Amino acid sequence: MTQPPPTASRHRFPPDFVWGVATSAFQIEGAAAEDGRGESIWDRFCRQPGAIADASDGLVACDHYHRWAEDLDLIAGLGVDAYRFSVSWPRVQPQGRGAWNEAGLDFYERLVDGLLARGLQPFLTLNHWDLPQALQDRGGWAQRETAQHFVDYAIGIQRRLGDRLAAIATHNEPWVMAVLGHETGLFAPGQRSRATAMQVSHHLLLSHGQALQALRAEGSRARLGIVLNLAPVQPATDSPADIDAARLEDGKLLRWYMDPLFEGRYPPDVLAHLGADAPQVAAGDLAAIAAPMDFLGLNYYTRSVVSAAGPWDVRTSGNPVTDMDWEVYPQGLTELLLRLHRDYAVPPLYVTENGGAFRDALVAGRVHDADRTAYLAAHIDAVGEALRQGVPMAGYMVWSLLDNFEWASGYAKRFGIVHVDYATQRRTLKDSALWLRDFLRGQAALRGGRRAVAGG
Ligand code: IFM
Repeated sequence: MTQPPPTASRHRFPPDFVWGVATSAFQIEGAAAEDGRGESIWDRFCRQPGAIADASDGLVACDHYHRWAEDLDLIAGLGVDAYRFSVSWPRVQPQGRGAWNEAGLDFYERLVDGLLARGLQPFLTLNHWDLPQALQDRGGWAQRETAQHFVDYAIGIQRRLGDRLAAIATHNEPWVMAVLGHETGLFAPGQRSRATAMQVSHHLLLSHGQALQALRAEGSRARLGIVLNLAPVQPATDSPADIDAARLEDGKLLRWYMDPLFEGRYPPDVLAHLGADAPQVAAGDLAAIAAPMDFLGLNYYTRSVVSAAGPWDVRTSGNPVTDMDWEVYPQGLTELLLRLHRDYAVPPLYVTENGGAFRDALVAGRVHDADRTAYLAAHIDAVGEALRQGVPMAGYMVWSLLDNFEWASGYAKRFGIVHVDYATQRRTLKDSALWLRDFLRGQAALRGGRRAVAGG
């Protein structure tokens, strides 16, 4: 039998290091047609035959819209410092511009106040992919005007909630929205054009920079940043063809976002590769995108291995793979963090998502998810190692608090440290959640009980 992972890391995390759990609105809230919420592109996409593996949708999801108080109690019981969640834009502004929906704003106000009452820091993401369908009908992120609507939305959220937020992230994973949403069509809105995808990526970055500027002008006291999905990209072999392919992939995944955000330019090799598919960039856009940030959020799940000959078979690595067929590769997280610190003038870094989908079984009220616990322990250690080597790490958040709607994979893939029985909406802490709670108690003891662990 394998040993359970230790509840104390071999690394010592600073007292102000932020531990958290993360979710997003569309994946957990449900209540899709309640209290004046507008339609989002994911509501529409879910209705396309074949778009979602199990033909499911977000109509009910984890029913978090009604069970938010119970869910906040669960979060507090884990002993984390922070909760990362997103606002559903169509819930608060059904058309994506113009009129606001008071009932939607009230929901997030209750949520934020509920977090503060439990001693938890609210980390709010403005855009976790659920664009109002009404804006998509006008062209969505491919249209420059969507950036301006996003800025107005950001200001509205700041005016209503900003005084109580610890952090605001503009976008979650712009690469995913641009490429999976507009180039491969696997995600909403399901388009298939590389030129559109690249224009979308530019408008997302532009709206990020413009929103940051507007939020600062509004006097925001929350830390402001963006969340990127990044990975170290490695060639499958040391052949020149694989090395070139990996360099280009690194350009499209990492440098396409990091270079404009931190250096005010798009990477020349990627621009050359794109040719006529490169985005239209207006004067002043790059300066706007490079607005200084208070933090950078990184979502890390696995490395990317690139072969010029075609897709690389993850099973040849010999490493375990998750239920998403993603290789478990924790050392890639240390490598990525060191690289960002070396190559860019990064602000404090948070791992804003990390976790694994594994096949869980709820038996006699328990979920023995040793593979997920091992995954989390190894990645937390990888963060500790980056910290030890001088990377300015500020926090780590588990994806996800709850099993939830895993986009095109539907509900079959479970990322939660809390099991959700979708028939009853009953929540059960998995062994990984109990491990995290014990681990955080150990951390709290090391830092002199700075924050009492709720529920324990
Ligand atoms: O569930 C998603 C999340 O919405 C964004 N980052 C990756 C997660 C797992 O696929």
